[in-house]
Amino acid sequence: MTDRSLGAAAVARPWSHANPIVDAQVIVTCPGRNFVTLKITTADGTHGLGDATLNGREMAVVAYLTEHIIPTLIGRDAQKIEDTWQYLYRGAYWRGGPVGMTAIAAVDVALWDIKAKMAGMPLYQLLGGACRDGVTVYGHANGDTIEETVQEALKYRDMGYRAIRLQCGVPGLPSTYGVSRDKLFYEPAQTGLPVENQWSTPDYMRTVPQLFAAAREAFGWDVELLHDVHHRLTPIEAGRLGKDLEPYRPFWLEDATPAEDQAAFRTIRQHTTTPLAVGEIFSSIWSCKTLIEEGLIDYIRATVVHAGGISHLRRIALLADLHQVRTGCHGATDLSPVTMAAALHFGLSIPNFGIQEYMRHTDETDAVFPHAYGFQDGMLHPGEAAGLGVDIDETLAERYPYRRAYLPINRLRDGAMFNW
Ligand code: CS2
Ligand code: MG
Repeated sequence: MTDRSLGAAAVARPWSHANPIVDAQVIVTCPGRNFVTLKITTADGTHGLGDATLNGREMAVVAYLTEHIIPTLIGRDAQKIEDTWQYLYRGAYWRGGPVGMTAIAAVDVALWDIKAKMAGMPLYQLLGGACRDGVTVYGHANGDTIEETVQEALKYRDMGYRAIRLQCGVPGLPSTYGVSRDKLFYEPAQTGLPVENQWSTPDYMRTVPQLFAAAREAFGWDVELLHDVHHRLTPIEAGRLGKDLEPYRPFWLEDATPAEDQAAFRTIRQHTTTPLAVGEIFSSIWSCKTLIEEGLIDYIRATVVHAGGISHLRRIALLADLHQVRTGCHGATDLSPVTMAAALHFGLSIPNFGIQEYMRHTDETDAVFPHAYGFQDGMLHPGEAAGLGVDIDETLAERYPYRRAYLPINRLRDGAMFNW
């Protein structure tokens, strides 16, 4: 087809030609924890990366990609991101779910990386440009005791964080979610069979308000404070905790109750004005449509890596924006720097950005995934490199073979299985 644009100089228009996918590789590496990365390469030599890490079930996504998705990618035009997304989602017949949507997400993000590289611009520019100067993040302070947690949180404030999540041990429980030996890098998955935690809701419910009272005493009001319930309360218990925390104005109460039953959040909403965040384990817009449309939450935590990539997460953010719900994307260490980079481009470009979780990766991980983003004054910025601004050192990645690891489980004191 000849170019008939009005007097347009003969300029390179990389976006005007098909760019077939010629290769797609799944790279599994374990620099302290497992990461699964999809690398797609096109005919013009451009490559893009997508994170495909599903903590504790990594090899399921590896098989979904290598056996079922990659054979259908070779020869497809890498420029056709949306068509590829629809092809993989509808074409599976067994649509949705964490494994399939993580695999589709990896393809989607890799294709966005390629398209932005072909356009010669950082991905956020392709997504509509920046709506803000940087992406405000929150860090994780944790400790065995309230005092230790508050001391750790003061260190995060001194590092420049404007928002800090507080998680502390519960008296009488040997271990619990969110409390780790290493205070800067929290990694819950461990090799060997799942570690067993013990749980007591009454002891937990008495501890958290004391933690927030001590934190407000130490911080005053110039730092946002967050807490992750991690799916461990019933709706009415969550309403009680939300009400107990109101005097301390938490930024949010996260995963207050298991969200398979979206309607359960109506009970919480009836009892407390404490803002609610949920969604890190969601894999599609259908997991949160009721929560958003009924105004049952304030922040949606779905992520680029587990909710179908940038293409699908944009749909979720658009629906959320209609209902004054903001984003608060998950950003734990088991989401690789590829996801962190994509989350920053995404967060920079949407109007209803709320906050971005930032659990720092170790130096080992950062060496495997060199990236342009950096922390400054409580914010991250993805940088100005074309594409995502992150790459993978495949030689280094090979030095860290996969090690099967499991997330912990939780049992009540009577031995019954519970939510971790
Ligand atoms: C947590 C995560 O960061 C969070 O909000 O819920 O640490 C979560 O436990 C892990 O990502 C699970 O792999
Ligand atoms: Mg969480």
